[in-house]
Amino acid sequence: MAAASPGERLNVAMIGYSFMGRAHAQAWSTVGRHFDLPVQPHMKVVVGRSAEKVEEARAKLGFEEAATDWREVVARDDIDIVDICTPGSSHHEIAIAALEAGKHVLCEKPLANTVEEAQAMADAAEKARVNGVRSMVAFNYRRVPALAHAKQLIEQGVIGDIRHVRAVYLQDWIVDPEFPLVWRLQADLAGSGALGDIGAHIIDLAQHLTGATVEELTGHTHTFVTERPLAEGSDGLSATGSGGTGPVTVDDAALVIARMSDGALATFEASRFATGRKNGLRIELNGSKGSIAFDLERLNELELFTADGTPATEGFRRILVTEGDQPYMEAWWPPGHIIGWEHSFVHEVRDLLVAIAEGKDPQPGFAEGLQVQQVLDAVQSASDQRGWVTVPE
Ligand code: SOE
Repeated sequence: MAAASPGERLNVAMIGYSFMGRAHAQAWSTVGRHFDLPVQPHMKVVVGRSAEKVEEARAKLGFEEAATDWREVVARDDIDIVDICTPGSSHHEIAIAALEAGKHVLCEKPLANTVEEAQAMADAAEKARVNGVRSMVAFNYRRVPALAHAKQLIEQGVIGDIRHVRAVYLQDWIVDPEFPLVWRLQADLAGSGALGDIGAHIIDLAQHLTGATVEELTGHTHTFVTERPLAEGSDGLSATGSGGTGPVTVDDAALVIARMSDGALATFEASRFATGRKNGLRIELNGSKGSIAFDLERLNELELFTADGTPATEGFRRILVTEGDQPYMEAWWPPGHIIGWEHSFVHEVRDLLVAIAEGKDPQPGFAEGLQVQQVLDAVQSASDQRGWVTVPE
């Protein structure tokens, strides 16, 4: 597949339509209304296992067609982009088939359930790349304007050399022991629990913002509730139970202490048991000249401290990232008019479309997804061994 020609229409096939599928569909349907795009996405087909449910999703999300066989869909000549929003266990099979069929691929995070699967995906992406096929992992938080702005400030040296990265991702949707055993709590479907689902986001963010990688770490994972009611129906993060129970086979929480390649010390905490914290992603970076802090629950803001030599008046200041010259904001509203969580997905598909049109590799690609997978794997090994582990290069 060569780089797309200007104005070309690119047909999107989205596999999966639950919570993440809805977020991606919202992005595909919105992006062309706010950004000037070099190529136009068209929501061609949505794929799911149940004919009835996928048809409902099609009508609601705005796809042209609904289908139940992803293999047939990814092989179709009229599909240009395959967007994978399924549980991690099917990412590698779908992504590799799509790449081999010459389709550009956007894949939800974490890239896969194991390092071996992620490696096979990265290899397939590298092979397809030679023919102009692009692949991207959906670490959407990179595209929150405040975090993209933070990256620019860090690159400009505003906070100096990074000494500490302190990142947490805290949720509480499974605190109730009666909350059912949804797929995110089953290792054969999800790979890991809080570690891969939300820990992967803060590991990616820390590496992205600093431009460094996690080199060495120790970690601990823990499951507080080991048996739960079987799930009857689930939608996103809510579910109803049925009779009987089953084992929880993933972690509920993961803690990590790490050393990064730039010499910074990092801590990561991912938990689904942080009572009262709904979607609490916070990251703080302390540098030799200043600090930056971000809180997803106030996602239009950044806190910045720069030492200016006047201790009586210096302090953290709040920057509202809603100015037209800040990343992605030119497409939205006048200054001060805030945006939300869903916009990060709009920015993600915008960047993918631009990369496809320009014949460039979008970031993060599958190689970066593989590297994050190696960090996740190292955390689990460190926890199992109760020691320190070096992340493979
Ligand atoms: C559930 O924990 C979840 O939806 C994650 O899967 C997403 O990646 C995160 O952005 C929000 O929480």
